[in-house]
Amino acid sequence: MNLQDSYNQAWLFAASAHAGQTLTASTLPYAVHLAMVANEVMAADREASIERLAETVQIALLHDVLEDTSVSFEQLQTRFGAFVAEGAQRLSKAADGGKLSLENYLGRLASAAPQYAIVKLCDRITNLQPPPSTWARSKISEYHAESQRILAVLGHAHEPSAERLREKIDNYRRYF
Ligand SMILES: [Mn+2]
Repeated sequence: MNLQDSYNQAWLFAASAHAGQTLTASTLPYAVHLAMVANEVMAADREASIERLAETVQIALLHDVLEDTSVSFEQLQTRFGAFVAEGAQRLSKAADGGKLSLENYLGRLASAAPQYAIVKLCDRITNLQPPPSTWARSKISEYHAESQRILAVLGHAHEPSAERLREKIDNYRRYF
């Protein structure tokens, strides 16, 4: 399947799974975030090519469905295959009813296929836009520190994305 068709298949699936959800402190559909992450992945591939790009883009589009919707791992595996389903699982902070600590979450991503780490780098690049108006200064500062951990643990997966994240982190200082 070509990139456009695999993109659209995952995009429709994700947009429907997240239907009714919005971005934080916004009226925009949550799916807007997913398209921005997929866009980052495709641009990253032009800087330094990413193996299994079509599936990596699907992981970008599906990276929050296990954490934020009722979609199951088995459903993802049946529809998109094991590589994509595992990616969505590793990118989810939910674990056995609880939530993974940041270090466990990042460690689990760092020890897997580099494509999963690349999606996380692209996710954070996307999220370092001006913070939601509802966020306190302390929350913004914590988010900045967390982004530095993501860069430190996962940056090795894709150098141009690491560089882009580094710039976004530096720029983010102005918000707190
Ligand atoms: Mn995300």
